[in-house]
Amino acid sequence: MIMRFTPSVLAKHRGNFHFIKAPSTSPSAQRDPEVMRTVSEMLLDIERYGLDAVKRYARKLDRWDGASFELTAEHIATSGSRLPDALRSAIELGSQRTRQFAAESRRHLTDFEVELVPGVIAGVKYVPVSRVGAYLPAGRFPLTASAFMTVGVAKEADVPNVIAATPPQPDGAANDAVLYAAHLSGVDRVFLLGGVQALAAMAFGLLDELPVNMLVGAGNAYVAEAKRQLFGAVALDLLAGPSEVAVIADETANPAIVAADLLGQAEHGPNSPAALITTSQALADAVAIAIDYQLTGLSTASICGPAWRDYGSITVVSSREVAIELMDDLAPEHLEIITSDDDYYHANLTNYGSLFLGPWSTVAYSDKGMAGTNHTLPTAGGAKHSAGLSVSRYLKPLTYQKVAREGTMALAPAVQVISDSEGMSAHAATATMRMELYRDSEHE
Ligand code: HSO
Ligand code: ZN
Repeated sequence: MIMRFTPSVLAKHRGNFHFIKAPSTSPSAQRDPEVMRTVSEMLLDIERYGLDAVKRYARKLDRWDGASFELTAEHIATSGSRLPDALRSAIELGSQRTRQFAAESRRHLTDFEVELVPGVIAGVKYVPVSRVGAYLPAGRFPLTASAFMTVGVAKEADVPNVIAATPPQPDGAANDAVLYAAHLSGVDRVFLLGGVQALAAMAFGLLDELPVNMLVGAGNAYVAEAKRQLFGAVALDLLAGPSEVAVIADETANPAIVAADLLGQAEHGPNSPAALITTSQALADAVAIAIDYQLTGLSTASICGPAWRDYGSITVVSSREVAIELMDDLAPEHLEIITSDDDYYHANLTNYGSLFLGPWSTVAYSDKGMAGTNHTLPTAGGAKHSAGLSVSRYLKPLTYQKVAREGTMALAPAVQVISDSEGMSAHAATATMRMELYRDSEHE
């Protein structure tokens, strides 16, 4: 699935918008059946043959040839010393910022209880998931900050056990920047293992003593499909598709900045969508020109160019209200607002993974962990129903109730009536027996 406008929403606003550059026509809404089949065969194979199957896939797909998948604590702890100083410091900063924001978010989730009627108390207690498996990609783009977002945030939620899997690079070793980010984020164990086999091994408990309860982290289409098929056995953060960006800008925006930010995420892959919605025809034209110009100077133009050509869009709208309705329909993963009216948009928009307000807030600040917020966000319209990863995803808001003797008559009679109407006599008895006990004790 790819971020796109819903035809009926466009129809509703006909006459109030026009495309300067239209998005590519109807990309497939279906998952790739070939990917689905391959992943399901691998999962069945690994479930059946365990670690032997995992090793077989690791040798074949990742050219792994080690004795154990696990990296030593020493190798992980010394990863920082193998990095250039500036990179090491930047990773330290990102890890610290992300954990700081997660810790603050955690403080805002407080256990509570309420006395609904005298003698009837209901409450919530936040308890962390106990075992998390984080997938840390290290393909063409290693996404160093992924570990902050998955491992670091889990640790701020007090998840006791966080293991991570990361694929070997072409030289056979793990990516040291990824390892250092995981180390600073508090990872407990790291395994040199990639793709579907890594997710299956964590979910089936083939690496650690026990299976993980939750799988998190980004990856390619196979990784996302493996997570989808393992869902139920484990919880997930979310199913991420190609990264996407959208901008709402008006005539006050700098076209070069808007163009740079659209191309900034188009770099993720040739199917990464980027959308501009603007109330200004002049800005729309200037951004279109700036994008073509900037593409000539980018080392990743071979990715950004096709992404923009096939999935880029510029839409001119007649009002702020139409901008908001169209943007809420796209529900982009990242949304930048660069207007003279940013507060209005902030107050009224409802569908986005993460919002970047004003010309100084750019997506990459969050992507690399510097803005504190999580970069694991819903794509392909998922922001209509879900938010991104945060400490709350790792915490189960467990409910409890404590009914005292004097609360009995506030609950039991109605429970009896409903249970009787359903024909559930055993349920009814649990209430009626208590009513009798209550009445007996009244007479003592
Ligand atoms: N934009 C990606 C995260 C990322 N980009 C990390 C670069 N580095 C998903 O939000
Ligand atoms: Zn990005």
